[in-house]
Amino acid sequence: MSGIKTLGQFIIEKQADFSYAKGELSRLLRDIGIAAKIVNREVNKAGLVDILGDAGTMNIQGEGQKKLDIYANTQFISALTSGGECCIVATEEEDDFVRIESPVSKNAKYIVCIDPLDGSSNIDVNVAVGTIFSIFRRKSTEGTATLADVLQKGTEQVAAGYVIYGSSTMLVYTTGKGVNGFTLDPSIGEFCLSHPDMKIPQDGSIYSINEGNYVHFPEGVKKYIKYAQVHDAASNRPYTSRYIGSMVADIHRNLIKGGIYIYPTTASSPNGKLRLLYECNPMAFIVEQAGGRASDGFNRILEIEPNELHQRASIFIGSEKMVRMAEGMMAAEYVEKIATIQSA
Ligand code: AHM
Ligand code: MG
Repeated sequence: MSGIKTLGQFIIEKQADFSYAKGELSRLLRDIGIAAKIVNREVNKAGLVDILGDAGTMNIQGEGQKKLDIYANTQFISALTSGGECCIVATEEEDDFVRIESPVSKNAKYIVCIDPLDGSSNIDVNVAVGTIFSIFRRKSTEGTATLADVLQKGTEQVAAGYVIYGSSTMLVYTTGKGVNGFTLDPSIGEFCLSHPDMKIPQDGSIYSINEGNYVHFPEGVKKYIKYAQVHDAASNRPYTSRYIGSMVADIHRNLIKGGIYIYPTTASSPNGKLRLLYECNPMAFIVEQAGGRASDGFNRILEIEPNELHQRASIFIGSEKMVRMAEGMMAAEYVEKIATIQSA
C-alpha cells in the first residue's frame, strides 16, 4: 500500500487542524464519502438497470426529478442519519429541511446542505454529474436546531466539497486549509489522494456559460463574452468555450486548467438559476481556497446573506483575473445604468 493515502487516512491525519476537533467533522466527511461510493456504483450502472428517466415527481423548483436524484438523496440522508454527526440536512430534493432525529444524532452539531445529484439531466446521455455539499456548525446551543442554523453565510462553512462522477470518480473537499482531491480506485473501493493542495491558475483561457441564453444576459456579461471572442495573442484570446451543463464538471475542469464559469441572471431566472446554499456556496469556498474568486457579479458569494432554503444566486467563478475582468464589466454596466437614470 506504499504511496497510497486513502481519504479516511487523510481525514484522520488532518483532524488536528480543526480547532474544535473531536473527530465529529472527520466522521461526517467519512459518512459523505461512503454515500458517494454507493451513489457512484448506481450512476455507473445507470444504463443497465431500470433506474433511468423521470420519477414522475417534481422538486420544489418545479423541475422533473430523475430517479437517480431520488436515489442519491436517500443515500446521503441515510448515511448522515446513521453517522450521527448531522442534525439537519437541507437538500435540493426536499421542499423543507430534514431534521435528523435518531438516538445516535442526539448531540449532533453539524448542518449539511447538499445537492445530491447535480446536472442530473445529463445522466441519460452518459455525461458527468456530481454531488455538492456544504457543512456548517449549528449556531444555536439549546433545543433542536432550526432554519436559522441552516441560513448561515458561506463564510461560516467549516467544510465543503464535491464529487464528480466522470470518466473517473473524484471527491474534492476543503476544510478551509486548502483543497485536496481524491480519485476513486474501483479495484480497492477507496478514494485515494491524487490531487494534493489543488491551486487554480490565476488566469486562464476557457469560458463556460450557456451562450444560448445570450439575448437574455445582462449587458456586462454580453460584453465579457465579446471580449472573450476577440483576437489578442498577448492575453491568449479568443478564449475557448467549454460548457458541459454540469456545474461540477465545468468548474472542476476550470479549477485544473484555469477558466471562468458564469451562470448569470436571465429573463427566465431573474435571480440566477443555481442555488446559493448547496451549489454556489460550496463551490465558491473550494475555488477561493484554491486561490480563485467567486461572486454574483458584484458581491462575494460567501458574503451573501441567505433568506431562504432554496435561494438562487447568479455566479461568476474561477480564475481570479478572469472573474475580476467580468466583474469590471458588470460594474461598468451598473454605472452606465445609474448615469442614464440620473440624466433622464
Ligand atoms: P440541477 O441542479 O437541476 O441539475 O441544475 C443545475 C445545473 C448545473 O449543474 C448546470 O451548470 C446548470 O444547471 C445548467 O443549466 P442550463 O441547462 O440552463 O445551462
Ligand atoms: Mg443542482
